[in-house]
Amino acid sequence: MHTPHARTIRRATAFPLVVAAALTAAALPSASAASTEATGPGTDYAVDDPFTSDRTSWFRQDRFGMFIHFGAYSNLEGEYTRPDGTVCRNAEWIQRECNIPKEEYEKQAATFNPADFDAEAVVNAAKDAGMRYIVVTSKHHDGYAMWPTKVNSWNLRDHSAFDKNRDILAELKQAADEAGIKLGFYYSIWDWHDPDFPDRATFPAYEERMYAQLKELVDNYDPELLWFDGEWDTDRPHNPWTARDGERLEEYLRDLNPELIVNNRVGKRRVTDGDYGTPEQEIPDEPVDGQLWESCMTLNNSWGYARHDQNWKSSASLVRNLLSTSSRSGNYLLNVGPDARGRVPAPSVERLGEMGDWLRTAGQGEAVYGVAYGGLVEQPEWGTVSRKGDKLYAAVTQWPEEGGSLHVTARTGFDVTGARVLGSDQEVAVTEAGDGYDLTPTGAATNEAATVIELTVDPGPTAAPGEGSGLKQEVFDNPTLSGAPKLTRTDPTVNHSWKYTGSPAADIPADSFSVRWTGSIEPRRTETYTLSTLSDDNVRVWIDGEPVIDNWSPHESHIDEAQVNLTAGTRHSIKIEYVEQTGEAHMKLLWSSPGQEQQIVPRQQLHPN
Ligand code: H79
Repeated sequence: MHTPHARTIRRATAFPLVVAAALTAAALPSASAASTEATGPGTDYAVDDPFTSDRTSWFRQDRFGMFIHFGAYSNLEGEYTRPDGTVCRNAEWIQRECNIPKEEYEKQAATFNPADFDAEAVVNAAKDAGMRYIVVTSKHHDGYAMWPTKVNSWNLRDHSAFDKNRDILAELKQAADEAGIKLGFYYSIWDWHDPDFPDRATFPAYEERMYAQLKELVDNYDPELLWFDGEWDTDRPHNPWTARDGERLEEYLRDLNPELIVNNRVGKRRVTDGDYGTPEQEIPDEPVDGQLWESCMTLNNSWGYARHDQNWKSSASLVRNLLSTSSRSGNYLLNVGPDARGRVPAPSVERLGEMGDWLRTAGQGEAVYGVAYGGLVEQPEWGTVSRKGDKLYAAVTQWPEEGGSLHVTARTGFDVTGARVLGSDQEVAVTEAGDGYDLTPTGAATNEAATVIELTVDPGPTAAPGEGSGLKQEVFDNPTLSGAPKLTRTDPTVNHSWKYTGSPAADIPADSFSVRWTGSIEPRRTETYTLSTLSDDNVRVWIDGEPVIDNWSPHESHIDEAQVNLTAGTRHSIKIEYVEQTGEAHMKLLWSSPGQEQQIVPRQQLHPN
């Protein structure tokens, strides 16, 4: 269940679900209706803290998913033979990159017959890899729907040579459910096929069809996650998508199903859009500030099936990528592209199986599932370090020469009470050395990808959760914190996304308001905390009377950080001032420390005085 405290009373009612259920296929949900019902002053779009909520828990634990790129482009298998006999190569962008005329592309799609698509085999390949969720393209940029949508006939049932009684998304849903794997859908906003898409004047008609398709997907297949794409400014065709469109879409989806997890391309790919960031074909060097994240990557160089692309990554480097993401609190979404007949390429299946073998061996999966950023230590050169409770998993990719050691640099004081190599009975000597510890294994690496040293650590005391109720919040209906506050109350958490249309209360306008929070903040650990604000617009913060963050000019969503020494069980005074000028409004207060993962500062640790 989501925690409803941050939703407005209006949004916390059940009515959007009732409205959704009452809609029929004949009465398509209208984009404009969705925009007027629940938005406006008093709306707060922040549904919960994605870093800690039950809603996102599976996503934060599972860490490893399968992306599937499958669509009308798969039928060409990456090669288009032009009328003059020359061949143009691409994959899922083939229609655009090879300038295939629309009628030509439609003609080839009519022959698409993925009769060998076997949902159980696909799900088994995911399971065999140790993947715990699947995200499949329901509609890519070519606009072709992979389910029997009633919205148009540009879909796998109505425009193909495929069995009219089959529905591969339903088949995947059933197979995934049976295997205990979560299912999500990719959906491209950018649409090369719908003639109403590129023009702002006709865009609302497209948008209405998009809303209707998304409602079909949510209602008929109950996905756990939606993965948007194609939100960026581009041409051929022109993409009119705006941040305001994203605000409305996200609102619509959360009303359809409040449990949904949605990526940040639902808006304009900013840290304040959706639930999580989406680095593509890259892995960030560090944990990401302000948002959950998931790196999506290919097994070769292509998303869609491409016969010509045999540039496969090794399973060792894939395992290392998975360790890099999970040790930075991220997920790894690894792609397969089924061929024209619907078969996952054998080199993909083989590599996925090898990853699964690594994860299943000697409990090495413990270094991935349910872990987060290693925090207590600096990221080493010789591999990665992830943490789960009192265990650190040092996954070593550069095993030392005999007698050599691995240095870990401590970011805070902690004790090491045990060390062992997973899958080996060799001893590991742990000695205090300079700014941390030296780990000296006595044997060889156990495998080529990464050898895991499990350290049992004592991270020092963490106080029980506090009994706070939040900060005192004063809201002003002017942008200068002037005069008497219009509203004074206790705000459980500083976790607000008022976006374009919302505001702190029904009688506070969406622009030109300001807020002051005062009280105290009580950490559970004695450490140097990184206090982060995510603000749009102006923000400044004082701790114990000292200014620590000062970003007092208007700006778009921006993260500011301060390092502050806090003492467990001590109430440190805090003051935050914030101004919304125009456009979007966001204000969040997060913290992290070496021993404490990034999160919205929770209510229990905040006091109004
Ligand atoms: O769905 C996958 C890609 O099709 C899509 N997002 C992932 C998840 C994507 N959109 N943009 N990009 C990837 C990056 C753009 C790459 C491009 Fe190109 C370079 C577009 C044109 C040149 C890649 C190479 C696509 C066509 C040729």
